[in-house]
Amino acid sequence: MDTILQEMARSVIEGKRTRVENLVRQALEAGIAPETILADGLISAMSEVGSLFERGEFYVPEMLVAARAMQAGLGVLSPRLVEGGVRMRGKVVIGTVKGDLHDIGKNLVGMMLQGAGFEIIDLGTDVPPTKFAEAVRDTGAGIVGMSALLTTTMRNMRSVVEVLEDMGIRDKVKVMVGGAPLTDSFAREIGADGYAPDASRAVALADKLVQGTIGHFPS
Ligand code: B1M
Repeated sequence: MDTILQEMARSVIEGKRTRVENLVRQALEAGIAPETILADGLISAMSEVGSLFERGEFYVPEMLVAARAMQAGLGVLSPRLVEGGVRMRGKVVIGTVKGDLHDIGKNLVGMMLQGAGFEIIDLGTDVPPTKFAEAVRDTGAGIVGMSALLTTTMRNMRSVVEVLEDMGIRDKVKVMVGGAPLTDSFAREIGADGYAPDASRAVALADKLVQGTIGHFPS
């Protein structure tokens, strides 16, 4: 089992898309849990890619090729991650904030929420604050979820909260945030209702936010 996952992680780092897809299929056939494949075969590889980039051993093109290989693997894995979700628990508007093009984590969160029965309205990447707010207003979504991977873009989340306030709809929607550089205290500071460090905890948080429509953070 370790060998398949280790080889999968290595293939993601080397950007071998087809190899990654085949290894995900093999791992599923071998009975390895989809969550284990995700954590130990795919996500762990992206952490290593980040370290290689920090050490100057990888540049943007290598990072991009690895991201594509990870996404190819996710494509094979996603039906198994989302299966079972039939209950409709409400709408979630989701996107990566302005200036930020990272979307793997956001896509994963969207996929897991969909699997848990939420309807997802995905605005994509580099989403301006007004677009988030207008989507909330136009769809009547109960939750808006924002993702940011850069320390320089995470602060754009505050602008979304401000635009929701300006439009008079802040009290109609719960705001949840996530992304590698974020923390619980940052989420509180910008006036969000909750922060989740990973996709499965994002589902748990969304559940809490819709149940009784109470905020995650005590006011
Ligand atoms: Co970029 N990048 N990148 N990158 N990249 C990071 C983020 C970085 C940490 C790498 C590093 O230096 N170690 C660094 C940021 C440093 C910082 O801000 N302090 C960085 C940089 C610097 C950059 C550029 C500026 C590089 C350059 O051009 N010089 C540039 C910026 C472009 C831009 O956005 N404007 C850039 C570009 C890119 C690529 C395009 C090449 C590519 C992205 C491709 C894509 O997404 N389609 C890329 C990649 C792949 C990475 C790393 C290697 C991997 C990110 C990833 O996909 N992780 C990343 C290093 C790292 O994170 N270790 C890095 C896997 C993913 C599953 O995890 O996104 O954290 P994550 O999502 C998790 C949780 O955070 C959480 O759940 C997810 C699943 O568990 N979560 C949420 C995420 N969103 C959530 C929302 C929620 C709840 C939970 O509620 C709504």
